[in-house]
Amino acid sequence: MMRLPRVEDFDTSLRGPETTSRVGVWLGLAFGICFATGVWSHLQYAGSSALVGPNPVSLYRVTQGLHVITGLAAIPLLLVKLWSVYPLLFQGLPRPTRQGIVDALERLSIAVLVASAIFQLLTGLLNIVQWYPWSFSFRSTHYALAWVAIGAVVLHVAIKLPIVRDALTRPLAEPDSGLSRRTVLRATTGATAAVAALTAGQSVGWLRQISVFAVRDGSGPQGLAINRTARAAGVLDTATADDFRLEIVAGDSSRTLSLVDLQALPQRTHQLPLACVEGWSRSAEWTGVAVRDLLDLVGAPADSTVRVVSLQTRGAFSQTTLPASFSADARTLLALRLNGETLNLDHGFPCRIIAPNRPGVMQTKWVTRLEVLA
Ligand SMILES: Nc1nc2c(c(=O)[nH]1)N[C@H]1C(S)=C(S)[C@@H](COP(=O)(O)O)O[C@H]1N2
Ligand SMILES: [Mo]
Repeated sequence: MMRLPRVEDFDTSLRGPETTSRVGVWLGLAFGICFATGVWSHLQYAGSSALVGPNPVSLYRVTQGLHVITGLAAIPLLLVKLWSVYPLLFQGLPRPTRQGIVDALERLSIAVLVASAIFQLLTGLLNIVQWYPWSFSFRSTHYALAWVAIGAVVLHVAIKLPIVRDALTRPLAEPDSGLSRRTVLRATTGATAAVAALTAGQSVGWLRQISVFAVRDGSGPQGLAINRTARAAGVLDTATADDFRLEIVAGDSSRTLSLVDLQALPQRTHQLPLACVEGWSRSAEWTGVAVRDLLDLVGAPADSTVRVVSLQTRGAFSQTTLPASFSADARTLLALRLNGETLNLDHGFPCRIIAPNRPGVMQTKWVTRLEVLA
């Protein structure tokens, strides 16, 4: 007769609190870093916070690189942790006693934890590969569920703390023969380190050669990856048209500049990173006109909040807002050149925004209008 397995049916020589606690510590660390850097990314996207400014130049590059590395590293850790505890699923239903109710509540909190953790890792992973098999907003859902997940993690740690403390101080209790818990832990560490190292190459230059997990290794025309091409953005004709103009508007005052006009303005060159939310980043040399110099042309103060409008008409990021602290920074450019060459069409020709410490998606390409908002 077939029957459901019971907890006692599973081999516990490799599992147990000794294994689970050790993997759990690493997983908790990865989740913690992933959560903190994720909340930070959310703040940077909102842009309005007093905390968010153009300095340090590479802050978003580091925080978002860490977010994606720790998120991916959490996948093998979570898999091993689930493997180590899944026999408990066959524990049988809690009894209708006081203790039974507490047990049921705890199991419910674990269900929330597991579901939200899997949801976060899966949606994050799919966002990196830019596959959206859903209709909800990735950003707001991923953000909301992050609080659910971290809340469940904190609760889980609090409940399990006595068991964890006990298990970590106990030796691993190895079997005499066969696979050992130490082997399981070593394999887990190895897999996690490998995922982290193979991903880090997206952001860390010297790791780029081994970066097989990187969705984009950062290479592309002019030494920089491309996220959306001019063709995909539907700007092939408008971006290359002879009558391309940049409009700068501040209240009643406005200026219209051709590409030749822009080239005739004082040019500045800065080394600034492009750091995508997907985790890849790369530093490059950008040359162009400082946004504050353009604001000066229409009599607007350097610390103006500026709406940046792209030739691209569709998509959430065809218009972005440059907060005052970014406009005021002399390194914030309307770039015309990249690594010593005229900007490639896919990199935003004729001109694009490049500002220090700004999420990549806000480094608007194919800019045609700057509008002073305040
Ligand atoms: N107009 C416009 N600008 C854009 C985008 C876009 O889709 N449309 N993609 C952004 C994203 S997500 C990133 S990471 C950077 C990539 O710049 P690159 O293609 O020059 O590397 O451009 C940003 N600027
Ligand atoms: Mo991006």
